[in-house]
Amino acid sequence: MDIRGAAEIAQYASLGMKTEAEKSIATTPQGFMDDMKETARFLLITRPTAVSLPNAIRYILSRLMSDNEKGMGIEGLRRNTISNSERFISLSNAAIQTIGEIGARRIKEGDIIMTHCNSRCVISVLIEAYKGGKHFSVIACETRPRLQGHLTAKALRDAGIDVTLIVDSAARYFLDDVKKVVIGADSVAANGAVINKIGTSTIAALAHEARVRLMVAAETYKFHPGTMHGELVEIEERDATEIIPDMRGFEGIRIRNPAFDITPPEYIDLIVTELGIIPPQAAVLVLKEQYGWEFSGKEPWE
Ligand code: RI2
Repeated sequence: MDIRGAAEIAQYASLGMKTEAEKSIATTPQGFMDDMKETARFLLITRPTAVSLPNAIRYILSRLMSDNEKGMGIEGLRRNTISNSERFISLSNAAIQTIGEIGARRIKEGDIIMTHCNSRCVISVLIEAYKGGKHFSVIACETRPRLQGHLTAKALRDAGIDVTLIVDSAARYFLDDVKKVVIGADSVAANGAVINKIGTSTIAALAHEARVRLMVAAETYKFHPGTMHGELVEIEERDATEIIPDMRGFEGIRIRNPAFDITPPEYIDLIVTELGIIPPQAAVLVLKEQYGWEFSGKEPWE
């Protein structure tokens, strides 16, 4: 959890691949490929839910495999892997900036906006709107159990944005005044469902009932290719001590701590990506455009 946020996780995975490419002591192209695949498999098991992690690794490894098939020598493979890792990180940063600029157009003067957890994409949208001279305020849900809402509230305050911190269970109390809910994503499924921090789907259902619009801010590398052929997104379940740090007195009680939940597309009005704004139902088109109709599910690290 030192590295968290789906974009950050993907960027650090790229950095891990770059470091391995720099340090590999392999002497043959095949040895180098084996090193890179082993590093990929090691990075992949660190977090299961944010698809940005395998997507970043897929970006680097698929290019490496095609360079290798062309008969490139080991130093060429090393150089290209380093530059592809760096390119992924700069594309990721550029996407977050573009999403900020596109999403900011949807923020209106006087809006009250609710957000949940801590998303770089959401913060980018809000900061761009603020820099554009719009006056609005934000309600940040604290996001039990890890309280990432505190990070959001402090970042917005530091940027000069009017922000109020509330407990997650107060969301409905404030939704009557809220104009928009804006959230990030760890994964977007082919049917437009969004997987995000636990509690998001509760807020989304409440917003739907209160007729408040919900906007998702997510880069296209958070779209999950496996869901095109029915794969389910694994929901990470974390340690019970995040909820009850001292278990004394709780013996015999099962404690469950899922870190993410699934918001169905019916509760989502739009998804802001770096390519533009799409309705959730268009998620499959983004995936088909990125991975093609022939995407087989065979992964480059297998
Ligand atoms: P950015 C976070 O998960 C939150 O669920 C957040 O909404 C999402 O990643 C996207 O964040 P975690 O890694 O990529 O904190 O927009 O568990 O920063």
